[in-house]
Amino acid sequence: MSKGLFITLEGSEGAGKSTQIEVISNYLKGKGRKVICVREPGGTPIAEDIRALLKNPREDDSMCDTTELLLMYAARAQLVNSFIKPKLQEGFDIICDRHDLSTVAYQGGGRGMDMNHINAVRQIVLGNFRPDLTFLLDIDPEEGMKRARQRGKLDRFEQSKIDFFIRVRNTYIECAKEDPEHIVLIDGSLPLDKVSANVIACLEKLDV
Ligand code: T5A
Repeated sequence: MSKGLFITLEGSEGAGKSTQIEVISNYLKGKGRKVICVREPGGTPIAEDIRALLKNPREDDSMCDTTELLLMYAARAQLVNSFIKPKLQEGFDIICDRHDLSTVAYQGGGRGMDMNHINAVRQIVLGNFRPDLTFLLDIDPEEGMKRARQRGKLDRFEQSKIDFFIRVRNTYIECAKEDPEHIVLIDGSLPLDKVSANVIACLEKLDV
């Protein structure tokens, strides 16, 4: 059985990733493909427990950057090894709401952690495993946070200052410039139907 496609969605808060995942999933299913959607951090019972630790702000302790980085990779190790890799081998396409590029943007760009350390942990967790294609939905952080706020209570990341999200966005854009073959930059500020049309136009080029 042929290996499935591994597609990831990236972008800062409120960029529209969850919305576009449905568009991609419907497109691929329309082509007769088997599709599974997952999210990071999370996607398995253990990884979802780690997600709760990462997202919930708490008053009795504040998470240090190294803990955050290692928890992100612990959740990723669990999801990739116990779920994503076996499912790809079974021929499923996997669409993942965030993956390793989030760590580069948030922990590397946003938190300013040493990229050599991040690269070292990635090597342990992922080796050479990479997505086939990444959609980067780009939006002005103020605009994205407006959308996120409409959902109500803000999580630990969403409570960050706007400067943090500006660094995240800039890092994402740099990465897309460095690897245009694998990272497609999409303007997430456009009306929903335009964003979806741009995503589908890109999928059509994949010829699946
Ligand atoms: N994180 C994660 C790290 O720091 N490092 C890592 O390695 C990883 C994996 C995860 C947090 O963890 C951090 C990053 C995150 O802060 P999360 O809840 O998964 O937390 O957060 P997000 O992925 O940011 O989820 P959001 O829901 O905030 O963003 P989405 O999925 O991009 O946005 P979406 O699709 O839910 O849309 C938000 C709202 O905007 C509307 C939608 O209808 C919705 O109401 N919308 C549009 N409105 C107008 N025009 C458009 N084009 C629109 N598209 C969507």
